[in-house]
Amino acid sequence: MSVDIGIIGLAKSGKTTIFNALTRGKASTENLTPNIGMAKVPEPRLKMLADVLHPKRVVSAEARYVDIGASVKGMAKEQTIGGELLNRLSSVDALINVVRAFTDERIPHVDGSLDVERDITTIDLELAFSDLALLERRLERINISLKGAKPLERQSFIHEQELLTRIKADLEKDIPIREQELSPDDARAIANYQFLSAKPLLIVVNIGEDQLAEAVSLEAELNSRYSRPKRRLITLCGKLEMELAQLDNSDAESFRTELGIKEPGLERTIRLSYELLGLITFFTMASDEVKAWSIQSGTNAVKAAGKIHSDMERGFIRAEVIGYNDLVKCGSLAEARKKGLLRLEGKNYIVQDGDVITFLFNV
Ligand SMILES: Nc1nc2c(ncn2[C@@H]2O[C@H](COP(=O)(O)OP(=O)(O)O)[C@@H](O)[C@H]2O)c(=O)[nH]1
Ligand SMILES: [Mg+2]
Repeated sequence: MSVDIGIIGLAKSGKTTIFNALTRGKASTENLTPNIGMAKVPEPRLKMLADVLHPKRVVSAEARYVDIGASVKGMAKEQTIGGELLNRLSSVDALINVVRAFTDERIPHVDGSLDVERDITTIDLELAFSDLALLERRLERINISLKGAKPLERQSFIHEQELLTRIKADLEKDIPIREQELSPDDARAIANYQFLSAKPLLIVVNIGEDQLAEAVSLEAELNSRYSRPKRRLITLCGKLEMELAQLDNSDAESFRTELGIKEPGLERTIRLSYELLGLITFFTMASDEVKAWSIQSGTNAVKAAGKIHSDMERGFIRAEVIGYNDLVKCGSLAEARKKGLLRLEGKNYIVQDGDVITFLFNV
């Protein structure tokens, strides 16, 4: 299972361009249908593990990007396309909002002028509208259900009604759900609704090549104004990143050095998305294959096993675990075993970032 990230933003903001940069894709920017692409999650530790463990194959974790191919503006109102797009977006884990900052007279801005703040707000409002519409529909249904409800059902309907009413009131005060103070129980109770404003949001400000010199300072300034809980902002030159993504690594690397870009745009984007989502990486070694996996920080060993295969979760016996740093220091699995650094952990062990795990299970 991969991490799913949806790319949204106003028309002509550079969504498809950025999609291509992230997935090393070649989707036409004329294309108005959804683009879906996979990207390997950059993980420098994999190379080191390959040197120590000598597997036949090394497999990265993957992220899936969906460029819905249309603006989300008006999505909540236009029920026809809204419904289909909404379904697609509802299931993603995080959103990227592409905001235009590049100037190009041949490509007029849909709202007439460049205005990063206005465009951020426009999309925030669209996400909130969509959630409000869903909340209203659900609250109406609860009202109807309450009429014929048995006492036990009543209790849970009333509880849900109270929770949704509170969320709606905050949303109407322009507080997106991701910034609302919800208890873990409440968050779990609404998870099924897949509210858009509850999803972590990475705002990608798409700058022009002429703005590269100020990219870092601009990003710091914009972040101080717009970063919030589960919301961050980066500047990226979409067009350039798309071109660099088509080159082989060493060529791209030397261009980046020349241009003063420290980290490839696609690496930064996924790194920050991971941070926003609270994801960590663990590794498995089995049948000559070292593999990276992404899980929510705080996941226990049995659930982590379930990420790989449901049989492993069901038949879980133990996990044999060693931290990445320990393994690399030892230089080999045999040496680590000799030093007693391989630990046996049970179901409730909380998996740590960088753990190298072999699951023992019954089938
Ligand atoms: N000059 C310049 N043009 C860009 C940049 N990013 C995207 N474009 C152009 O803007 C147009 C719209 O981009 P596209 O990715 O299709 O936007 P979308 O409608 O949001 O998918 C295309 O002609 C792109 O080539 C950029 O950083 N600089
Ligand atoms: Mg597009």
